Amino acid sequence: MLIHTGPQKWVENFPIADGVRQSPIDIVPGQASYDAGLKPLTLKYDPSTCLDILNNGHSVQVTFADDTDSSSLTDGPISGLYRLKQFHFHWGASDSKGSEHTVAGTKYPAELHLVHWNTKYTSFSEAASKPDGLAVVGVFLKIGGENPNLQKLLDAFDTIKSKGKQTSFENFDPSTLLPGCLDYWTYDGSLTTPPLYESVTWIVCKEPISTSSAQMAKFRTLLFSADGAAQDCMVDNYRPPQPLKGRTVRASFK
Ligand code: SG4
Ligand code: ZN
Repeated sequence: MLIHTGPQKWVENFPIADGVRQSPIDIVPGQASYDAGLKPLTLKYDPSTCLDILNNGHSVQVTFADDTDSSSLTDGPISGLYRLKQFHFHWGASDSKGSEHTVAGTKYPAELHLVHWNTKYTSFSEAASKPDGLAVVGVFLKIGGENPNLQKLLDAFDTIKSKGKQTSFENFDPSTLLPGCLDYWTYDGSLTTPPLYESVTWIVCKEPISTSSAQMAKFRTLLFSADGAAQDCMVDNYRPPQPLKGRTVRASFK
């Protein structure tokens, strides 16, 4: 039996898919409004909170210990302190597509998401459904020089090729994956996969980080499928842009 679980079918089980603050969106720089009141982002990441790397059948995800404030996001568009829970990627079957957000229609080959939860709640799971529960920092990957900061991650992919595989991934510093300039766009949105909760303050960095075509090919060696099932390459694990529905996108820069 074929299972139809693509983005077009999500609305059948998750009616919020047609909601008023869905993500991702196409960011049109000329239509974003500069907000002088937006603070620079403060990202403090402690590599010792990095735990493991997992193929969850949708993406590759690196998980962090979030029982203390050691790895956190403050300032920017948010109030209070948000703890880093995990980061993951979305990518395409080829270098011409793969990002979730687009910039004036331009698709990047991949997009990194650093997922943080608001410590006014007691846990990630409690925060995940609240309007101010999550803050996700998005970073585009663009084709350029090989990125040495991605290598340790890519080398782990051989061990977690199929769905459900996990291995320890200690002392990785996620700040090595951030662009040099932290100028950003921000808007109120949602998780980009079911349950599509409208709980995310999106913070999308203007400056991409680089990756090579060979490094992108390594992402495509991962599988959606579990061991024993027909091999199904993990590619195109992105949701396309959703209607803006009157929202404003603010820019931290002119
Ligand atoms: C990916 O599928 C992650 O692996 C999920 O992480 C994540 O779900 C999902 O994307 C949606 O997150 O930043 N793209 S997104 O909106 O973080 C959550 C897990 O399944 C809830 C843990
Ligand atoms: Zn994501």
